[in-house]
Order: sequence, then C-alpha cells, then structure tokens
Amino acid sequence: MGLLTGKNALIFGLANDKSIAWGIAQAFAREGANLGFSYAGEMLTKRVRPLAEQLNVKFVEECDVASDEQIAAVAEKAKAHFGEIDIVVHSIGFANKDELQGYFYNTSRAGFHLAMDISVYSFVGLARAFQPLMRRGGSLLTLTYYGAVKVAPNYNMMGVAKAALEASTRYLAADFGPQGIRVNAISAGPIRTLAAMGVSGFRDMYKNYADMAPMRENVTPADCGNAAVFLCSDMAAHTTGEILYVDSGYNIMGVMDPRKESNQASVVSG
Ligand code: NAD
Ligand code: 0WE
Repeated sequence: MGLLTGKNALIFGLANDKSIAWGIAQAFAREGANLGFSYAGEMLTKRVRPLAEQLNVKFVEECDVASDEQIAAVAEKAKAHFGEIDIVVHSIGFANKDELQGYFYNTSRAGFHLAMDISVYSFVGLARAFQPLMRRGGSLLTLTYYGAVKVAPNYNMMGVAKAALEASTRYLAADFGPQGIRVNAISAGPIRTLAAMGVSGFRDMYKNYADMAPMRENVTPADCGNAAVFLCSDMAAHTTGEILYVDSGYNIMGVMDPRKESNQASVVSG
C-alpha cells in the first residue's frame, strides 16, 4: 500500500516533463494516489496529454487561474469525476519578464497586480473553490522560493509575490485547520524548468547555488515530489501552515563556506 492510496489528488501547473508538478505527479502515482491534472493554455495540450497517459490519468482539464469562472468550472468537473478531493497542488507562478530584471522599484502597477493575481490569489481562489469538495485529512500544497524571505537579484516582483504566498499559506492553514484540512508550502531550490530557463543569469545562479549549499547539490523535481508525498500524506497529519525547505540546506547558510570540499574526512581532521 502506498502513502497516498485512496486519496484523490488534483495537480495544477503541469507544463512539461521538466515541471516540478511532473515530479510531484510521478511521486503521487507511485504512492497510489488517484490523479487529475489541470493546465493552462491549449498550447500545452500536446505536452500534458501524453504525460497524463503515461500515468494513466483520466481527468485532464484546462484552467487559466486568472479566471474565477474557469476555477469554478474545473471544481465542478472534479466533483463530477472524483466526488471528493483529498489533495490540491498549486504549482503555478507568473510575472511579466519586465518585472524579473533590473530594479524592483521599477515594477509597474499592472505588473505587480498580474504577478500577485496569478502567483498568489490563484492559491486562495483554488482553496475557496475546492474547500466544499475536500475531506478531513486532506491538504493543499503550493510551491515557493527563498526569494520570498531574502533578496534574490532579479527575482524582484516574484519575491514579493512569494512572500504573500507564504503568508497566505499560514492564513489558509488557520482557516481550514478546524475542518481537518492542512495547508503547506515547499520552498524549492532553483530547478531548470520552463519558468526558470526564461530567466537571464539563471545558469550562473544555479551553479553558485550548488557551491554554497551544505549538500553541494542542486535539487530536482523528484525531490519536491517526495517532500510533497510526505506533506500530503497522513505522515504529516499535524503539520500545517509550514514552509518546508527542499534546498540542500542553502537557506541555513549565513556566510559562504570557503573550503572547496568540506567532506567528512576534512571536517574530522580539521
Ligand atoms: P513550470 O513552467 O513547469 O510551471 C509553471 C506553471 O505555471 C506552468 O505549468 C504554467 O502553465 C502555469 N501557469 C502560469 N500562468 C498560469 C495561469 N494563468 N493559469 C494556470 N496556470 C498557469 O515551472 P516550475 O518551475 O515547475 O514552477 C512551478 C512552481 O514552482 C512555481 O510556483 C514556481 O514559482 C515554483 N518554484 C520554482 C523553482 C524553480 O527554480 N524552477 C524554485 C522554487 C519554486
Ligand atoms: O519562481 C520561479 C520562476 C518564476 C517566473 C519565471 C518566469 C520566466 C518567464 C515567473 N514568471 C516568469 N515569466 C516569464 O515570462 N523560480 C523560483 C525560478 C526563478 O526565476 C527567477 C529566479 C529563479 C530562481 C527569476 C530571477 C532570478 C532568479
């Protein structure tokens, strides 16, 4: 028996086989969850359908989370297909490219609103729409990044949006706790996905990250998948409102360790 056997899980934000959502989908399938996918834009149909087939997922619905109507429609269809829902994963973020370079103070009002709408409100909107369908023991999960807490050059508007997303995770956890529904976030290290590859300077920061992180390794969508299994399973029955770092320990470092290879042997010999 898997850790998610008997649970119905909906995953939002699958774009392709590099997506964090795909790492989560594969881990959930392995643990016996009954899956449904939602994606944005017809363009993605040709990528998402084959992935759904790989995991034998029958529920595949388009939903632009900028639209309350589309969120309501996908919740309606999910109710018809699954009856009840145990898990909703929100793996969506978006800002205009203009808002992800140069100075944060140059952020436009429209760019600020767009990033907050797609990257933050959508999680609240999904929580609202799915709350009536959710069973006790269920959970909501979102994806965040350390740029919410500390300044990451160029992340700019997305950092501010992620800070609001992390706060939203706590407020939703407080709202839904009495119904036995948990709300958590995974704060992932940089991963080469579609959303990340469109970012100038990502390559360098990806490499620097591995050099600075205690474990000297980058993280993968599969790592996020395994952490998501834990957070959405009964193993995390009393964990809610939490931001779980899946980052090779990067966030604990205050100052970079100048030792090139501080492996166990050199630590012991001093
Ligand atoms: P991705 O491009 O594979 O996924 C982003 C998804 O957001 C896509 O599926 C896209 O279709 C969806 N999306 C954008 N606008 C939408 C809309 N209006 N309606 C519905 N869906 C919409 O990239 P990813 O890196 O897997 O991103 C998933 C999540 O992980 C995001 O929240 C991102 O901020 C977060 N994250 C990414 C990294 C990283 O380095 N890649 C690190 C930490 C957190
Ligand atoms: O959350 C993210 C990705 C956010 C993102 C990326 C894009 C690129 C293409 C949101 N919207 C867009 N819009 C686009 O048009 N990450 C954590 C990955 C990421 O993005 C960065 C990073 C890192 C890390 C942007 C600048 C600096 C670092």
